[in-house]
Amino acid sequence: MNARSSLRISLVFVAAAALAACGGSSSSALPAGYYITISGMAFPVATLEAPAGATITVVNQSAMGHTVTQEAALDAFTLGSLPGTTPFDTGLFPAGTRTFPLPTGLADGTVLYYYCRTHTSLMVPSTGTITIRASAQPSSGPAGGGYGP
Ligand SMILES: [Cu+2]
Repeated sequence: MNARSSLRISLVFVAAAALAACGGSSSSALPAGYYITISGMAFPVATLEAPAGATITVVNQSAMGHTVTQEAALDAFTLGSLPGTTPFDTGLFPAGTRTFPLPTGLADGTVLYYYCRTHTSLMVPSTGTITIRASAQPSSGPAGGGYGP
């Protein structure tokens, strides 16, 4: 086997491995980042750590419209934010992704709450948290690997 055909075989193998890694019915590969996933009526992983100023990507894997909206306090189900910051709110959206930036300048350990404006206490859990952590590392992708009904 010459070097060229060996290289070609290697590339085919890498491509196949990359496809296999996507898995399941996922059709969209999303990059590493800070993810909140919505699946059905649930936030499957409702605790997230991210640095201040990070971009959060919300992946709605259900066909149902949901929001990720900053909440004034745990299970308050009202829009609210920390003093001097603007509350985040994706707005209502069906299957797909939305992004929003976290405020900058927040101290490590600061906890931000979020909820779904449409379903409030019906979501499981009803409130999720984002904890500010300067050392937090992005995950390789959203829980479940992609989005779609
Ligand atoms: Cu909802």
